[in-house]
Order: sequence, then C-alpha cells, then structure tokens
Amino acid sequence: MKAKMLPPGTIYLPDFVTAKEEHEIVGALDAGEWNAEMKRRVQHFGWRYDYRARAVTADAFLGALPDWLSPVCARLEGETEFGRRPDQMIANEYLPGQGISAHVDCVPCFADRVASLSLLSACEMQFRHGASGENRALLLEPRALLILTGAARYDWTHEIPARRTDTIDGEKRPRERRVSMTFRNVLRGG
Ligand SMILES: O=C(O)CCC(=O)C(=O)O
Repeated sequence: MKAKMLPPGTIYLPDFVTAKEEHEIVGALDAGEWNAEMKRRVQHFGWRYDYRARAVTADAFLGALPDWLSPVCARLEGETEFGRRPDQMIANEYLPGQGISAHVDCVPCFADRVASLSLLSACEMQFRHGASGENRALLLEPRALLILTGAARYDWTHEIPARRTDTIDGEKRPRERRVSMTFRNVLRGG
C-alpha cells in the first residue's frame, strides 16, 4: 500500500473533496437516473460510452457536464496532474459484493489521463502489469482522487474485486455503498 509500490504514473490525492462536497455530489447523483442494466448501476455524463463496442461514437454526445460538477472539474484542471477540464464522466455505484473487472480504459476513446474520485466507502483497487504479470494494490479511501497516467494508464490493468470485505494489512474492512466518478477526455473519432 506504499506509494513507491504503485504502478509508475499513479497519483493518489487523499481528501480531494470535503465531506460536505461528498454529500452534495452523491445527492446530485441520486437525484439523477441510475442505469441498472449492468451488474452495478452507472450514470454517464458528457458522452455515453458503449461497453459492448468499446467505443464512444459521434452520436453519443449527451451535453456538457452539469454545473454541479464545475468545482471538481475546475480543481482537476487547475490543481492536479489531470491538468485539463474533463468532458466525460461515468459514475459507478458499488454495493458490497460488487466490483469492476480488470481493464485498461479504452485507448482510442479517451485521452492519456483518467481520474477517479472515490465517495462514501473504501475499497481495494488491484493493478496488474500486462507484460510481467506483476501485481499491486491500493486502498481507495472516500474523498480521495486517483489519477492514472503513463504506464499506469496504458500498461497496467486496474480492477476492483467483487468482495464484501477487503483485508488491508491484516485488518478486515467491510465495504458499504461506494460511489465513484471517473473523469476523462474523449478523443474525437474514438
Ligand atoms: O470505481 C473506480 O474507482 C474505478 C472505475 C473504473 O475503473 C472505470 O470507470 O473504468
């Protein structure tokens, strides 16, 4: 769990939002419409990502990101290595026992920096290096921001194992409802 053990290009920023902001963001998401077609519920903003085709098609534009995301987007652009204003965001909801399978975010669809904000509950993220099979793990705490760049973005898969409890340094950490927001920039024609 030490920073030096993370895949190169991983940036972890604890307390990126306050507890008040966390509460307001989750309230705004819950006032919207969660899509329940997959194992976990999702909401897409900016551009709809097609999971089956692994594509963002030209007709998938949903509109600008909502105003209530502006403070977080401005901070991503001005205060972090993300360094630009995102135009796409997917919110994921994980109930205990739910996860996301190992993947690299679509390379032709999205630009070279991906940022994920964790809300409400912690979980372990696992990384695997495609060429060597090396593994790493990181505890994503509520309100922390994870930015994947470089090798961490392209050469390592990331995954949230579908578990009810994580065991971190020998300590059992039962999961509760977790919401994440992953920010990206769409590559036109991707
Ligand atoms: O929930 C997370 O923190 C990660 C989400 C993710 O990997 C994704 O949306 O591709």
